[in-house]
Amino acid sequence: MSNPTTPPVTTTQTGTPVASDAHSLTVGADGATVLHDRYLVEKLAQFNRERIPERIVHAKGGGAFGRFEATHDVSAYTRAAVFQPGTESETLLRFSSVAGEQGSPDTWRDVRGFSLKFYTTEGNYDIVGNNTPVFFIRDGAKFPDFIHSQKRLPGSGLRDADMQWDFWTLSPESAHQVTYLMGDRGLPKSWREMQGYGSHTYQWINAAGEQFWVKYHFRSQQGDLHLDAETAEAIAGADADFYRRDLYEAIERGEHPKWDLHVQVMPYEDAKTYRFNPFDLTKVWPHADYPLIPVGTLTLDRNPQNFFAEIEQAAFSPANTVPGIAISPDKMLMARVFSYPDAQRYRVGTNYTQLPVNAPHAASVHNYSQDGAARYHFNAPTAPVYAPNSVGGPVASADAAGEGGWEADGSLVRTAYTLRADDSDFGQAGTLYRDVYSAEAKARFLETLSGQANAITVDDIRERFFQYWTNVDAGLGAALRDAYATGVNADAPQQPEADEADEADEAAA
Ligand code: HDD
Repeated sequence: MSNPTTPPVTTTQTGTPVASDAHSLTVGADGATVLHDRYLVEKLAQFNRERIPERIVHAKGGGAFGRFEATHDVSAYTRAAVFQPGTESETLLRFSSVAGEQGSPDTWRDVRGFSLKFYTTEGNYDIVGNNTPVFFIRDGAKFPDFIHSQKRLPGSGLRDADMQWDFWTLSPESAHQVTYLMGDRGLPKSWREMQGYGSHTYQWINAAGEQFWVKYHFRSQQGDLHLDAETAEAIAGADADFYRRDLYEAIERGEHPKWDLHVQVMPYEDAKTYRFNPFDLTKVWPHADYPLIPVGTLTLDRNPQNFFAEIEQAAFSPANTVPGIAISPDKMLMARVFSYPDAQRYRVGTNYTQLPVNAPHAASVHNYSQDGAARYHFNAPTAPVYAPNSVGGPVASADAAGEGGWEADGSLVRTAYTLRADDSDFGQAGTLYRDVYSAEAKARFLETLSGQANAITVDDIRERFFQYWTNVDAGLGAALRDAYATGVNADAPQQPEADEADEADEAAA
């Protein structure tokens, strides 16, 4: 071990000492640089390859490690080891914005990613959610189009209100999430002071094989606080990394943010007759129907040692489920199960799951996967490379896998979900606006939407914008039309003061 006061000798990537970090190898002091200056070539070539493709969405983010402690007994609903009472699991949580590229300001108005990896004894489990309980669309077929409409025009490379609102007003299912986005949730005070949701409906399976449907709620112990638009805009200009810095410095100060995990549990059979489609990602389940059940507490207490290696290369995926937990017939969720590993094979590489941040930390890997670029871990030379085999190779087990499932029948079709009595695109958005937003929140919401109306340049799109918000709430639509016509920001239509509830599902009828 070298003496800490005597620095080690610089080496090449293959460990051989180098003569200089400052001078190229040249013919004479003033002569030509020679190509066989291997260290110069290695240094420049390595530099050119430091970047990997940024995430196609959620490119800007930050995160930290921590632990999850299961403090309540939910074993009646799931056999998953991670949620058995008293279990403590190492975790990694990455926060992000959706549309902004690497380097974009943290405090641009946006939904925030809330992406959680549990390193459990049964393999890694990922809950890959947002700071909102719903999403803009309900079928993954529309996801690339949705993202295209939120990012940049192909010609100018600029973001465009006409494009955004053309998509949203032609996709009425977006109304609930857009109401969240244009409200206070779109400008969290920090990543520490916002809620997290799994958003989708998932399946839990208990030790007896009984199945339940669940939704995850991570309730911040730091509160659910927000910035006003002016402050957020000023911060965006002053410090693009405001949230990233806040989280890192809080953990360095020993202020470890915590979230309490609760679940809503729906009996398996209820899903067949519930008054709206419980797998529709644009809907929340009213707490009155399925109250919150406590599970445990998540604490972030360790910053990454290397941001690129541990956060940029982190690969979260809804496909990463563990025994006793499964996906559901949510069309968005089923599309994501393909999309994330595909993106990560492209973005990080074939063997991305062998990187320490993505490999299991509390379980071991046994399978017949081999080779592929940057293969690092490999089986013993005596291990068989095929199954079935008679030489002791790993054997699959349905019992061990504890996979979920559901009945499905009917011909293959391309169509919307079967409509149910209370399925509507605007109902829960109206409830969120009328029953959850306080008078002050309504005023901020109206000011934001008025600004959006003024940014639209195409009359037809602006008219659809007013109709879209009238469908959410007639008073809201009228106030927006007036504001636009008179050129002054709308005043919130006078309504009784609403309790400062957390989210629509507590109020949704
Ligand atoms: Fe997502 C990243 C694709 C809906 C929340 N998403 C992310 C990435 C892709 C997608 C390719 C980059 C992954 C990577 O390179 O590591 N997302 C989709 C598709 C969706 C979709 C195809 C719909 C069909 N996303 C979606 C929903 C949510 C998120 C409904 C939240 C409820 N997505 C995120 C995230 C991610 C992310 C949490 C997870 C990993 C990350 O950001 O860092 O913010």
